[in-house]
Amino acid sequence: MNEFFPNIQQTIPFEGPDSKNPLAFKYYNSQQVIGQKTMKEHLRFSVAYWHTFKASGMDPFGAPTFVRPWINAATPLEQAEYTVRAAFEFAQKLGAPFYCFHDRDLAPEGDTFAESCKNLEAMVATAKQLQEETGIKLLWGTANLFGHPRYAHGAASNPDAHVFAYAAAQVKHAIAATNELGGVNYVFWGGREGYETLLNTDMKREQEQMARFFHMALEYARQIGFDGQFLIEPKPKEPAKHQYDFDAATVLGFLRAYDLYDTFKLNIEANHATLAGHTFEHDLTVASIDGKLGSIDANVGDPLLGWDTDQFPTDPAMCTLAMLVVLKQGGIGKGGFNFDAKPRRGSFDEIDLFYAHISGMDTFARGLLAAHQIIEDEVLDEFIKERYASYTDGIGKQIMSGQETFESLEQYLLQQGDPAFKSGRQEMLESILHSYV
Ligand code: XUL
Ligand code: CO
Repeated sequence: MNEFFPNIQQTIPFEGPDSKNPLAFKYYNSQQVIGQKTMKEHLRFSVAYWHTFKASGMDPFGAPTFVRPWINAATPLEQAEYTVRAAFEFAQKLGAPFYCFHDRDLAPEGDTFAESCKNLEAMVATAKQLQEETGIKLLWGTANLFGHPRYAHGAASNPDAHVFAYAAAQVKHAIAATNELGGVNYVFWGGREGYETLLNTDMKREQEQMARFFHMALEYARQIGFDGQFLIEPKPKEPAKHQYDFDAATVLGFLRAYDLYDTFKLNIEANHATLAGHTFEHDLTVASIDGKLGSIDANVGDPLLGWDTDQFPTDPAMCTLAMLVVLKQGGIGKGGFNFDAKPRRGSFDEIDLFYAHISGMDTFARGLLAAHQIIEDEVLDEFIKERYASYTDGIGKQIMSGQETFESLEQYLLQQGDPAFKSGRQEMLESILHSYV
């Protein structure tokens, strides 16, 4: 395969931290064993079809800047054929084991629903063949329920049941396509499931509609024997002012309320966490302590901008904190690290796609290496263990086992006097963290 990236001759090599070659990995050494697994097995990197192969660089102020060779085609289907070939050539040369898509990334929307389904089926057949030829696998599939004007007021949360029906039929085919391609997961990102004003919105009803939709999706998946993991990807705003899947905590509450808790996990995206006013590691932790961290959309926002800039991660400290959460839960499981990220509008050459992914993969590899060593050395665990030691025996243990009351604790306080003040040592711990990064 050497059609769309002729200047990249072979697989991107690992050359180590001293290399100055921007087309080589400095830290991501796919076969290097860290703990029990190779880096490749730990990180399960994935390329996002919509950004890497479909993004045009268009913004509200100007025209497309990414003029890719694979968009130069006579018909939309021919363009889709070129694009899928470009996608597999790219992933193979990069050494990424997975990719992810929306149905409408892979195949163009037709004039009718039936035609859209036919397009998707044809492209799934081509993708399946390319998967077999290259060994590259589908990390997850999803449906685009936000691009077309019919979804202006939502998909499952739409006030018009006819639109709900359209979305259901579309997702039926997207799940079938994911199943046909052996997809390991299926993702729901809320898209336009949210609202702009309560003046025209019945919030409770819209959430009930979404829950019904998820139950129907699960039912269909079971019926066709799809055994992939179902994931919801939280995001607080954009496109809608209020999105129902605000953050990890909100989604977990929703899943509990609507009897979906046992069947869904979360796909946590860094830039979505920060838009919600959290750090990436905060939302990862909220999901992980419930056993619900299923996969990761690896990107980062810009601290000076308040929207979803979807940039490639370049901060090894952020990635170390993320990898600490992942390693402590025993790995990302069936999920992976999907680069839901795009180069800036001015980085319009095809080679920029390689630079961007190499940099992102190296940054997460650094995070993995540092987090593994921090855990091995038990530096943070020891400190945290000691910080809560008063709960492991004595009065703390009695409190937590239900043996104390407000009255008995008042007696305890009167006997013991006031507690001593203890420093949280934040700056010392930050300095330890950075000594590993
Ligand atoms: C949007 C976003 C989506 C999902 C898939 O912000 O992150 O691309 O990852 O629908
Ligand atoms: Co995403």
